[in-house]
Amino acid sequence: MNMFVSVVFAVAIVLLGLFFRFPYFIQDVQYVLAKLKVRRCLLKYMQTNFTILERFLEAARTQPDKPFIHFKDETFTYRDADALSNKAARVFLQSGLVKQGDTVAMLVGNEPMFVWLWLGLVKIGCSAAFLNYNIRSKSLLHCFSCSGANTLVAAAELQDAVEEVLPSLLEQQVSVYILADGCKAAGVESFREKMSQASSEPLSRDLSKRKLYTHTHTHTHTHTHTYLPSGSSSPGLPKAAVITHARLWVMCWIQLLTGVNSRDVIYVSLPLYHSAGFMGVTGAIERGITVALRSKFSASQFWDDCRKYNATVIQYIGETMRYLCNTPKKPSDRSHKVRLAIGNGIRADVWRDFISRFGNVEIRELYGATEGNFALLNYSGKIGAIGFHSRFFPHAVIKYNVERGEPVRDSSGFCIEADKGEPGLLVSEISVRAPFSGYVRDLQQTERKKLHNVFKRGDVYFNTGDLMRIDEDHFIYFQDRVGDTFRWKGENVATTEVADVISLAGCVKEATVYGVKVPGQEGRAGMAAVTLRDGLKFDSVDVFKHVENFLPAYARPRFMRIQSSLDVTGTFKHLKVKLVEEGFNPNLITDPVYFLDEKEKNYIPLMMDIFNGVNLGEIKI
Ligand SMILES: *[C@@H]1O[C@H](CO)[C@@H](O)[C@H](O)[C@H]1NC(C)=O
Ligand SMILES: CC(=O)N[C@H]1CO[C@H](CO)[C@@H](O)[C@@H]1O
Repeated sequence: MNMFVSVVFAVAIVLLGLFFRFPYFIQDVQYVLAKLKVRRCLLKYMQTNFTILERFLEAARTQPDKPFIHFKDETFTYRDADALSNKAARVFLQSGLVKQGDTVAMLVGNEPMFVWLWLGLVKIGCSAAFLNYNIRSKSLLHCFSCSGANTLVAAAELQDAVEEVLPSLLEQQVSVYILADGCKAAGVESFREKMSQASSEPLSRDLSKRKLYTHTHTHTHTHTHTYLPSGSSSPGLPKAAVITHARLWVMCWIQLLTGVNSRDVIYVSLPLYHSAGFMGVTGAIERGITVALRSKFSASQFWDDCRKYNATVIQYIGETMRYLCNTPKKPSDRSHKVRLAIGNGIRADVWRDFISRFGNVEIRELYGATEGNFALLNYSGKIGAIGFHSRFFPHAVIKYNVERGEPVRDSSGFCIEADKGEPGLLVSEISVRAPFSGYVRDLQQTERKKLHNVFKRGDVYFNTGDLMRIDEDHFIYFQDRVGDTFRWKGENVATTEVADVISLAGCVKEATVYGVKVPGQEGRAGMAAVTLRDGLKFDSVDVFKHVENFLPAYARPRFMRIQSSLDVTGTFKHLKVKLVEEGFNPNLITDPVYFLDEKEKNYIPLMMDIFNGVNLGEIKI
């Protein structure tokens, strides 16, 4: 008996010791257990070829009458979704133009049809390529051809965008469908018409099954939604991330890992073509729950929708939470059933505001690139942290030289872990267990995201391109995005791609693009430093037209600085650092600076009054 007491006592002392030595020991263990569970599950699914489609069919069988999607005033049950996606699949099959293994491009906003099309394609063993519905004309064409698809399905309200590029599509013998009941344009077929005639009977399961598990499931365009006009051979272009079935499962499990249960209703207003929104729907299928889908995020409608659909889980990206906090206060602010918010990029102050205003919503901040090989998830209530630096997880934050734009290496050529609290580059080891599937048809880009010989000869790491800092307690905090991308309006802007587009404007010779801080704004506003072709003046209207034509709104540089020559002393990165520091302050810069004026459809000279207006938030940018 005595013996027993002393053993218990000793164990208690050891545990207590561990707790003080590693206060987040519990989280660490939790993390590892969750990871192991996920890995075990994934292996099992891969062995049995259990895909998200199988899970969907299972849900349609076991709970056919459960609402799957609420959209506006309509509700679709799991049974409805199964029948409608069978019809969609048949339209493709019966066209005779789409066969197993093909890719079909979708230019569709958030509406239930998006889900029926995607499910239909999976049912016949095809890949879906989700196109960003904000892109137009040559960017759209370019983006389409990069997807490798020979069929395009577009939403009814995007008919004009399709007609604009229709001649080129038809020339390339692309089959084009529009999700309208009828269709005026020659060469375009109405998908809905065909769908209403197609049978809703189940399809042969062999169609979806013959696929390899690692086969591409979906392409979603990541990091950048800006594309060069087609025909250009400039490097570094479209990066469509490959999402395999295995990767899709990992995305689905975010809901499981964040504690979403079978009674939850998730409100999805982020775009489905983007992994953030898509994850909401696929995760819901995995959980067998209801999705309240909205066509587009609206801060003023947000809580009314949550009440209408009894939403219990919401998704966010940093800015959306800020927009919600900026709406006028209402007595109903706390009357809702939302208990959980899953997302990425919330700032600590917004986090505090949100909770004090809208009540006790648990916030689960996560981090992961669509194409990355890992994700981080907050397991404990540290405000501002995006995750926990577990020792059992093959990632590291390494010292990074911002000016040179590369990791710091020691005398033997290896990288060095950053000190506690010091911002460094987040990298994660690429291995069989954490593979990196790369980008569609773009080996060069795929290679660029890899870092070799990091800690030992022959190892390979995924370069997230994000600067992070780890605190004393092993929590990871997001610091900044390095190198070639910056964030604006919740989107990632790829500077080289924007620069490539701008340098094709008539009067422009060379362009450098970077992001500048604007007071009161999240992320960075785009700015371009350009030189002009010999003997030409800055044709502001023409440049505006060019920018408007080829770049989505968030990627258009807000400021343009005209230089007589690009300073080529020092390294290129060094030049950018200097440009970023000088920003758009006319007091600091002698070069002419222009400001993008959407109303005037022009780049107008940036005078002191505009500068002050922008800084005070009086001029919207
Ligand atoms: C939301 O919940 C209320 C009360 O429980 C119920 O009457 C209503 O039908 C629910 N709405 C939806 C869309 O499920
Ligand atoms: C950092 C973070 O995401 N915080 C949340 C993490 O999870 C706890 C509960 O486990 C929440 O209370 C925090 O808000």
